[in-house]
Amino acid sequence: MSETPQLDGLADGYVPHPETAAKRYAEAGLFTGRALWQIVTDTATRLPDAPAVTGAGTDGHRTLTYAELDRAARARAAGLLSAGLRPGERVILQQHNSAAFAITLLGLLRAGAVPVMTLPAHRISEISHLAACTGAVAYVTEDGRRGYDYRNLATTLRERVPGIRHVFIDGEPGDHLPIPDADTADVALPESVDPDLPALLLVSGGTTGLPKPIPRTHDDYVLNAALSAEITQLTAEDVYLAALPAAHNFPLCCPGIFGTWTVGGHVVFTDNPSPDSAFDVIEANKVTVTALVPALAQVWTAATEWEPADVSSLRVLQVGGSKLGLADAQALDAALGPVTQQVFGMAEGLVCYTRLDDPRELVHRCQGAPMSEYDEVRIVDENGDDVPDGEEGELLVRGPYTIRGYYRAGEQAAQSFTPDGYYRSGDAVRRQETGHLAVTGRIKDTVVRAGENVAADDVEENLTAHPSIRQAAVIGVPDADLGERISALVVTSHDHPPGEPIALNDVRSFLTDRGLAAFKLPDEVHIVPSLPITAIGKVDKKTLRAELAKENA
Ligand code: AMP
Ligand code: DBH
Repeated sequence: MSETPQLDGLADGYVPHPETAAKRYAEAGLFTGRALWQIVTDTATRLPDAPAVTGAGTDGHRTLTYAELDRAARARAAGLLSAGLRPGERVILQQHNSAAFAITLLGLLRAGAVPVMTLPAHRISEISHLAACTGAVAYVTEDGRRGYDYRNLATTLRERVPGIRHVFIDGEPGDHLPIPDADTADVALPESVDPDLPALLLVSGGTTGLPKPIPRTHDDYVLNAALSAEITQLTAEDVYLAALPAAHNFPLCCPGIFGTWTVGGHVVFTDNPSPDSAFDVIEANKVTVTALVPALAQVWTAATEWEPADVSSLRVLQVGGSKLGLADAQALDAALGPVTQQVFGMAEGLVCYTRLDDPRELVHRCQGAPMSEYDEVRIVDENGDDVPDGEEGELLVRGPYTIRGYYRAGEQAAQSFTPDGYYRSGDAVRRQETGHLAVTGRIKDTVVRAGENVAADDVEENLTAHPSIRQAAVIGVPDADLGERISALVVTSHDHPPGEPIALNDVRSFLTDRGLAAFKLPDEVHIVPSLPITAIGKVDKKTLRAELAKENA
């Protein structure tokens, strides 16, 4: 290990790999000791004049080459250090997709600071929780030009979390300070990092409780980027569109932004993933790869019918974050050519991909196979015993790029790991003989109706096959007779006449015809204009349940 500078308590509350495991990963060549920011400095040496980032949408259309991006990041690092930031300190980063986001992120990394990767949709409750829990000293965000004024959030944050010494604003700073840049001749940047300490902290999706910080080290994140780039067959010719919020693991590193920078490709940012805007960006920049959540993939599929923009440059369209239904996967390929790649990942580590040469049938029916042969996946029953292939169980995982613990998140979060270091994903999956996994639901996402366990996902997937239903969420509602009754909240499809009801009996007989057991049939169906979504765009059942409970109180 290189000389460890004073890293401001960064290691406190961090759970590293046990020494034997770390040694094995290093000996296998998986851990390389490079700093995460070296991905960009190395590419800048090889391909200084290649385009590295372009900001589309509200960001203007500025393109930076690798040499320019590297220079801008160093100037930002120098500015941040001059302003009093110290290596190892945690900094809350919250910016929309833009070239500015890329420069600030790299500037923080280059300064040795540890960015906490929050999403634009996070608000004071999540931001103050993450700031307090990580011991963050600074908040870097932007002005109000994208609809929400983060300067107000910054003011409240300073009142609530006294540890926040600095607020820096991209754009009009208002009562705060602009993000500083400085001459690198005047400020020495740290030349090395401790590669097995956290480089950045991702934020868990938070389907239960407040989000938890996820420490990803230089070694593991460099590996995550490289393996993902290889599986997606990325080269310097590729143009990756960051359309999902860039701070999320999926667009950030699977292969996303860091994977594209690893191979010298071009990252285009947009803060508007709707097809009327994104399709033009794809055409203008000849985008070859992008990533979406299933709800957006559905909208893109439909939009190919009416959007005039030419999106034929797309080679791979990754879909992940929640389950992509079979019919939706098929429809996406039918609309755009065989571009779908399913991605089943978690910010905690493990990422599964369908491979580009997998048969399309397999791509449509499963969520992918682990990216590394060093991923140790177990699928277990409620007693913790392994289930045979083909049977459903909870996915447990450990491996070179999967965390051993959350960062400073307390006793309860420690329950997410087994004594021998596996992360308990909470996902219910089945393994096929090929090693591919099919996600069947969340282990706790069940309705207990009249003593029978009904998996919400099973009913939801069958519901969305109904021609009038585009999206569905199934929730258990407390019921005097049944214990819980099955409530289906549905968003109607484009073909369904607006305002027209959907009859419960019609839905029940449709599901019965599809072979669904009688005890799984919904007891009620409600049409809703939309389902609440999380910061990245997954259906937010926590909020749905709370809303339903309020209505039924
Ligand atoms: P996060 O906490 O945001 O990292 O979310 C990770 C979780 O998202 C996983 O544990 C799964 O529950 C879910 N997820 C991600 N990708 C998929 C997918 N392709 N299919 C089903 N669920 C997914
Ligand atoms: O949902 C996720 O967190 C996710 C999905 C796809 C993820 O972290 C990833 C790929 O890396």
